[in-house]
Amino acid sequence: MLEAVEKALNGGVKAVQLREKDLGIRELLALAYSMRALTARHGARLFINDRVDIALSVDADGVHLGRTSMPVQAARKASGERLMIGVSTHSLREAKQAEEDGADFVTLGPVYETPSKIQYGKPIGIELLNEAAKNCMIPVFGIGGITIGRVEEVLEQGAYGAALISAILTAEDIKKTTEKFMRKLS
Ligand code: 3NM
Repeated sequence: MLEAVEKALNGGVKAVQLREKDLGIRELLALAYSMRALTARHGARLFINDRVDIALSVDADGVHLGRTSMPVQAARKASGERLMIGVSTHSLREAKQAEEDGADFVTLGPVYETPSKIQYGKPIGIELLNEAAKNCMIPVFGIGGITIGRVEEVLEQGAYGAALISAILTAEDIKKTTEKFMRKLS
């Protein structure tokens, strides 16, 4: 995984989220330290999924909270101003709630069908992304099924950026594919 992430970083990726739900705490911490060193070398941000303690321990830039994570207010209390707080949202109401709770940004999705659709539910569609981007003051990142052919459409809705997994990690040439994304995103 570190090798794949390094290729994406060489392609210009600006932020990486470490999302490993099946590792024990020590293994996760070790991986988080490696990710921190790697992202720092490339001037990229590191976000840790769910675990405020790990994010603080490795000096990550932020934590990303999901439905089963601690609430934003608790994460803020624990981290003060040391961490940015992102929240996974799946509706306009959830996005607005996260903003009200003090999140720094939200991801909203799945925008399109994604290989992991069973886990994330039905696609919400670009109209909802558009509505959320209009209604939220904080950045809204589209997530779910985003491909090189769709990233412009995502930005046209007012999304601040795009978060994605398979379009980069399953690419034959991760660095080149990331570069293509970055050209469209910047
Ligand atoms: N969160 P891909 S969709 C991790 O809707 C994740 O909150 C989602 O992977 C959400 O880019 C998703 O391969 C999967 O579709 C993103």
